[in-house]
Amino acid sequence: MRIKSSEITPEQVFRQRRRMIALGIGSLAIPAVHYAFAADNSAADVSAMPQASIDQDNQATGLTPTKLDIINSYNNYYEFGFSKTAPSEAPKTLITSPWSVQIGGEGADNPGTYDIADIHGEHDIENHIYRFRCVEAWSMVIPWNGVALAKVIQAAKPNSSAKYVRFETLHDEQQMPNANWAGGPYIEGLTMAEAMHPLSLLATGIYDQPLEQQTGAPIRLVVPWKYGFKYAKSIVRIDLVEEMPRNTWWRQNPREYGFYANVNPAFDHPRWSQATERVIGKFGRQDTLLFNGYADEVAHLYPDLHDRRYFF
Ligand SMILES: Nc1nc2c(c(=O)[nH]1)N[C@H]1C(S)=C(S)[C@@H](COP(=O)(O)O)O[C@H]1N2
Ligand SMILES: [Mo]
Repeated sequence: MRIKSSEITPEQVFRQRRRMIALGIGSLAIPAVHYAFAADNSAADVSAMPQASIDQDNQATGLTPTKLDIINSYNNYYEFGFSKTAPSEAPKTLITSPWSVQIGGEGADNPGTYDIADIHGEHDIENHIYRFRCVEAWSMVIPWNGVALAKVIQAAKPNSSAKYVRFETLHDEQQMPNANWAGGPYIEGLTMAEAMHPLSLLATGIYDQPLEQQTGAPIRLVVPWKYGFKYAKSIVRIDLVEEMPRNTWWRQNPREYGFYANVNPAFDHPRWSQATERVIGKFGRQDTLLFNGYADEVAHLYPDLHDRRYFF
C-alpha cells in the first residue's frame, strides 16, 4: 500500500534520508549545491529547506531524536509568553522573511549584513544530532540543520579585539506579545574559542524543516555542551567584541546564572539539583553528563573543572 506523502511524518522522511546516506548514496540523493531541492521527494514539504551537503553525525551518535511535534510544542521563548505551550500557541506574528543578520563589532574587520539566503548560500548546511539540556533539568535530542558558527565568524575577519561573540535577538513589540519581558533584546555570548568550536552552530532548521517561530526562526544559536538558555533565538546581530557580554539571564539573576553555563551534574543550581534530567517525550529521568556528553570535545576549553564559574 502506498502511503500518501501527507501521512509521512518528518521523522520518517528524516530516517529515510539518513538511511540513504548510510548506504553511501547520500551524495546522489543530496546534491552539494545549496538550494537544490530534495531529490528524495517523498514528502513535498521537505523542499522548503536547502538540503544538507554534510552529515556530520552519520548515525553514529546512538541518540534517538525527540519527535518533531514535541520539539515544536514544548518551548522556552519568553518573548511569546512564559509557559512551555505559549510560544507554540501564540499567533504566528513573527515575520521571518525577509530577515537579515548584521555582523560587526570592534573585533570584525569585515562587517556586513547577511540575509538567510546569503548565509545558506555561502556555507555548507550541516546536520548534527545533539543532546539538548535546559537549565531547568529537562532534556531532548534534536536533529539540527545549520551552518558552522566558525565559518560565519571567519567571514567577518576577526582581529585581535575579537575576544567574545555577542548575540542579540529580535526585540519587537509588534511581532512579539511579551517582547519586553527582559526590558530589551535577549542577549547571549560566547568566548571566541567556544564560538569557533566545530560543535557550535547557527541553526536554521530541525529535521530538515525550517525552524518554527517557537524554536527561534529563522536562525538561532546551538551550543550543545551548554544549558539551553545560551541558545539565543531569532538572532539579528552578531558582534565580535573585546568585553565579556552580559547575557540576559546573568543580568536577570546574577546569583543563579552566569556567562559560561556549561552543563555539569556535580554543580547544582541554587534551587535544584542538576544531577539528573527529565527526558521530554519519555518516562522517567536519566543521569546528566558532564558537558552534556561532549567532554571529550570541549573540556580542554576550561582549565579548571572545579571552578564553579564555568558551570553557572
Ligand atoms: N530570544 C530568546 N531566546 C531563547 C529563550 C528566550 O526566552 N528568548 N529561551 C532560552 C531557553 S531558557 C531555552 S531552554 C531554549 C529553548 O529552546 P527550544 O524551545 O527550542 O527548546 O531557548 C533559549 N533561547
Ligand atoms: Mo532553558
